Amino acid sequence: TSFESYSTDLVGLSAFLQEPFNAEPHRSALVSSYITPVDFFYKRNHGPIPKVDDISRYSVSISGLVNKHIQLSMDDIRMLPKYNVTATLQCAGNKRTAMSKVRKVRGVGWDVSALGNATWGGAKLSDVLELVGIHKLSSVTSLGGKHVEFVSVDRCKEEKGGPYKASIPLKQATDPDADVLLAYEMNGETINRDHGYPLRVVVPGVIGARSVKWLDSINIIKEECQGFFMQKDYKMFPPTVDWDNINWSTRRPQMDFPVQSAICTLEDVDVIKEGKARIAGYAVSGGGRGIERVDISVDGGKTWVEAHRYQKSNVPYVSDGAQSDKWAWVLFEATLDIPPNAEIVAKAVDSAANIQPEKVEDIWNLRGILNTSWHRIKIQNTS
Ligand code: MTE
Ligand code: MO
Repeated sequence: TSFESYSTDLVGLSAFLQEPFNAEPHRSALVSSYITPVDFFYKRNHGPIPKVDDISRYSVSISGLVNKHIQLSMDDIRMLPKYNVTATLQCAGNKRTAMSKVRKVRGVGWDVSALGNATWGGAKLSDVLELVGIHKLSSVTSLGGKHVEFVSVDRCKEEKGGPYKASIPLKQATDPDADVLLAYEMNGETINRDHGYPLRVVVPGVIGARSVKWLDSINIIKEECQGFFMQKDYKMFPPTVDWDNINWSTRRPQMDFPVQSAICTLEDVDVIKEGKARIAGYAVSGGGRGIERVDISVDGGKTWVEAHRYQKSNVPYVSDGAQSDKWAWVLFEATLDIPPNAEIVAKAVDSAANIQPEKVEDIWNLRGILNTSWHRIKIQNTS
């Protein structure tokens, strides 16, 4: 295995060209298709991108609190039933730039495009774990294992040169309906190096940080993973906590993503003609909760109209309907009269009736994660 800073073609992405390689597409690219093309899918890395050269020598080990320890080759994994799951992956830091305007936060300065919606192809983790004798829907193994840890082949400074890692509860890992995948395909093609070639974890409905790329090993462990990104990062703190009074052990690692939305056809700087404008964007929630509704306002939130929602092209989206992709975003659209000096706002409601918070101030946190506040766009009209 060797390492490189990045491998992708940068056309269409705004990249932060320092190490490690992070990039997001322009927001307008996100709403041009329900499935995000790989080239327009954000890239988030904590270290150089590994290059697994010899696929015949690649294997994933499964060990820890199980009676049987095994090594799986790519052929072994491809032999298991293959599933295609359409799921939105979103970085916990998406929309961080807007949060940092309230008060300085630490982290990559993302606009609204640190997410993408892909069809991931691979084996279900619940099937893989049966190979070491762990049954479906287990919450503890006979040796006391309760969490499933994913360890990567990459190296990052936060782990003092060790690999990136994360864990999920065994109960979720062994639940076939949780759709946790070991994915070797993205949008029907072999997953590329930026996104985890040859094999990555995809944990639908959960912040991107738990979907470990370049999987090297799976450990069945008693307590959740003690890695940096589980214990010293990706936790949600209240606005009163800052770097001088933080106590990481008081909070749990963030897992599910809350309800989120953004307008992608307009930007703060836009000068548009008075009259009708098309307002389109995405809305998505975590935990398999679908989107119930997206409300749009052109007067800063005084009055609202409901937007049209869809998943596959132009098929109206029905929450909880048989045709909906429960891990995936919905795209929304409304064509509205835009008054002078409009403030256009989007807010989404998920199937559990969770509503995005109105003000970013109320959810400010020092790491700038989970900015799910109403998305606001100030338009400077020509008239
Ligand atoms: N896996 C490894 N091995 N190394 C990483 O740096 N970053 C995580 C996650 N998995 C990361 C990783 C984070 S924070 C996110 S948001 C997603 O990968 C990004 O996935 P993508 O680059 O495929 O979009
Ligand atoms: Mo992330």
